[in-house]
Amino acid sequence: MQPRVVLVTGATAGIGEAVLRRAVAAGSRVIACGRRAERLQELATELGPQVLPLPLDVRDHPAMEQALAALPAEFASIDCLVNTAGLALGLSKFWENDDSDWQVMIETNLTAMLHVTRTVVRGMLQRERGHIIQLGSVAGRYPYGGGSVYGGTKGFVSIFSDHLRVDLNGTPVRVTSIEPGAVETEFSVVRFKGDGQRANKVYEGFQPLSGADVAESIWFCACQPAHVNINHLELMPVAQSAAGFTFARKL
Ligand code: NDP
Ligand code: 8X3
Repeated sequence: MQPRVVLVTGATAGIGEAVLRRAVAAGSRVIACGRRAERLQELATELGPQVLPLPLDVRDHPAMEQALAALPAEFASIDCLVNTAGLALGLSKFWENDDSDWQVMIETNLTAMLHVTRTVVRGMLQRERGHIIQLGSVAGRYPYGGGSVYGGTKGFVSIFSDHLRVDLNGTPVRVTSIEPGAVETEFSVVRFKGDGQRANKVYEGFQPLSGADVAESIWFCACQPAHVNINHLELMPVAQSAAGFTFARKL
């Protein structure tokens, strides 16, 4: 059971780009979505006609819906959606965070993901074939300082995936939430708003996951037999573990 046509949101970098490469190597056609049109064109030139660039901001719901309604025939029957487009902004205490950062995270990680999923799942139901793969995070399950709104969005992604499975029960459409720990991508450069030095420090002194490591797990889930649904898949670098509770001790 291998996807024939994959839509990857967030395909210009990191995990999404790695999924794009993995899917193309396996022979699937891939609709590659992201805001950086030039980068998408470079990838399409490198990887060939299996790739259809879709330069769009996922938050532009009407544009996204129009583009998905007007796909060329060979890309129209999407049977795997990988909702990768997402980001964290900032690492401050909740009340010190800029509320425009909350807004961008919620609009991208949640609202846009919901709109894309709704549009694609309707076609999957008509065709009786499909798999929705979400990018959750360990931040949706284990709290850490400064991760409140980002982690909240990823907790939503995880529990939304469970509820979506219930709504889809009785249909062949599958749902999986992939929940990685530290993956070295552009994620931290984006989180720290272009501060590459601060971003590099996040991954200093241990071997983080790569986008390709996560893409391999995603592809493993996508290629299971049709009767198998992997609900959640959590993965971390061996060097990372959940730290447990903290105590404000007055010793
Ligand atoms: P990157 O920053 O490397 O990639 C993010 C991708 O999302 C880019 O392709 C970017 O493309 C795209 N994107 C962001 N905003 C939009 C938008 N409004 N419209 C369209 N595309 C958008 O990060 P990662 O690959 O690491 O992250 C991918 C997903 O994985 C995210 O959801 C993240 O939360 C999650 N994740 C990441 C982890 C990590 O440690 N890196 C761990 C756990 C989960 P462009 O800028 O061209 O629009
Ligand atoms: C990305 C991993 O730990 O920076 O979701 O939140 S973390």
